[in-house]
Amino acid sequence: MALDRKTPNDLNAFWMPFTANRQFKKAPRMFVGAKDMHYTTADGRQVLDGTAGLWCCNAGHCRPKISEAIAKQAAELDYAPAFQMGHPAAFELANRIIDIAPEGMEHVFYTNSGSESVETALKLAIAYHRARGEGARTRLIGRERGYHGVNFGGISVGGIVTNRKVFGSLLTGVDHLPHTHLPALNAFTKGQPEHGANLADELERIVTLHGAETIAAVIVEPMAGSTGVLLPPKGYLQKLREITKKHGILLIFDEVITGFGRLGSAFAAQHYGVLPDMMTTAKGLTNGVIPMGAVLTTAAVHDAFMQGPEHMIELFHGYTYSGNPIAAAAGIATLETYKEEGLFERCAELAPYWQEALHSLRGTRHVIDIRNEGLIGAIELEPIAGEPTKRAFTAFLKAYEKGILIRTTGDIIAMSPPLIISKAQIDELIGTLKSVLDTLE
Ligand code: PXG
Repeated sequence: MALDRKTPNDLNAFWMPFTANRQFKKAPRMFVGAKDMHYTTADGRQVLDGTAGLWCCNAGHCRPKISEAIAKQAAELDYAPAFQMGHPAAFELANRIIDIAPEGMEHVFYTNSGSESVETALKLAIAYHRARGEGARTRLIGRERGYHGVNFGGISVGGIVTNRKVFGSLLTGVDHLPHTHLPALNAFTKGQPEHGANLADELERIVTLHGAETIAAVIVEPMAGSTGVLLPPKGYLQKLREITKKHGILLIFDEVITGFGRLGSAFAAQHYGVLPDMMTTAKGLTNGVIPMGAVLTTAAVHDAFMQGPEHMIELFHGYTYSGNPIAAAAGIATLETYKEEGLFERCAELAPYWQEALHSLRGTRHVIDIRNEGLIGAIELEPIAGEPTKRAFTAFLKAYEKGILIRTTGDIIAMSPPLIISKAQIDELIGTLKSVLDTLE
C-alpha cells in the first residue's frame, strides 16, 4: 500500500529520539518539505530554519547539486564493501576534506555520525599510544558540559549530566576539566569571552593527579554547542594545546558542529588558530542529507599504525557504511556547493550583522545572557523557579507557531541558521523571536 506521507497516521510505533514523546504525539509538529531556508509543515505553513536542521544543513535545504549527486551515485554504484575494497568517491572526498582542513591534518577515517566519530577518535588515541610502546596511556579527559554524542565513550567523556546519569558506570579511567561558563564575569560578551583561559590550567592538576604517562587524550568541543553555546575564553584553547603537547597527550577537537563553515572558516581549528591531533566531524560534511562522519588525523597519528607485515590489517576498526558511496557522493557535492557559493566566507561576512541582531535582544524580558560566534547564537533565559527548561520550551513552541525554528537546551535558546541566510531573514528570525520572548510568562 502506498503511504501518503502527508497524512498524520498512528504515531505510536516510532519512539522518537531526544523528544518529549507524549507531548509530541498529542500535538505533532510535522515537516513534509524543505527548500533553501524554509521548511513546509503538514498544514502547509512555511517555517524559517533558524537551526540548519540540527546544526547540519549548512547550505540550506534540497540543494539540487547534492540531490542529483545522490541520485546519480545510487544508480551507478549503490554500495561497495568498505573493508578490503574501495571505490573512487571515498578517496576523492577524503582528498577534498584534507584540502580544506588545517595544515597538518592528513588522513580521514569515515564513520556514519558524530557519535561514531567520537568513539573512533577515542579508540585511535588509546591504540596510537600502544602502537608507540606507551600502552599505559589509556585515560581520557573530557570536560563538564561537553557533548560528544550518545555512545558509551562519548557520554563517558561528555559532561551533560542528563545524558550520563541513568546509563550505569560508563568507561573507567575518565576525568573531566571544568566547564568555562562564567556568567558573572562574561555575560553578554560579543564573541570570545575575556575571562577563563586559566581554567585550562586545571589540566595540569589532572596530569599531576594521574600522571601524564597514563593519559591518552583530551577531547573538547572547541566551541561547545549542544550545552548552549559556550565559547572558548581567549587563550584557552592555546593553553590546552601547550599543556597537552608538553605531556605527550593527544588533543582531539570535536568539530561535529563547528566543522564546515559554521564559524566562518572551514573548521574551528583554523578559526581559533590551534592545531589538534585529531578532529571529529559529521553533520555539515554531507549538509546533513546522508549520515556520514569523518575523523581527521595528523600524519603522526596515522603513521604510528602503519607498521608490521603489509598484508596485515593495521587497525581493527570500521563500519559497514564507512565511506558509503552515496554518502561520499553527497559529501563531494556538498563541499562543491560550499566552495562555489563561498559559504564559509559568507558566514564570516554575516557574522557581525548576526552578532548585532542577536545582542539587540539584550534587555528583553527574561534574557540573562547572549553569546555568539560565526553564525551561532544563544540566548539564555532566567528559568521559571522550580520548573527548569519550561520557559525555553514554551518559547520553542510559540516560535514554531509564529513560523521560526529554534532549538532549546535547558533554558537556553540556540540558533545556527544555514549559511545562505540573508540579512532580511536574520531580521525576521530575531524580530519574531523578540515578539515570542515579549509574550512569555
Ligand atoms: N559531537 C558533538 C560536538 C555534537 O554536537 C555529536 C558529537 C554527535 O553527533 P551525532 O551525529 O551522533 O548526533 C554532536 C551532535 C542540539 C543537537 O540541538 C546537537 C547535536 C545533535 C542533535 C542536536 O544541540 N550534536
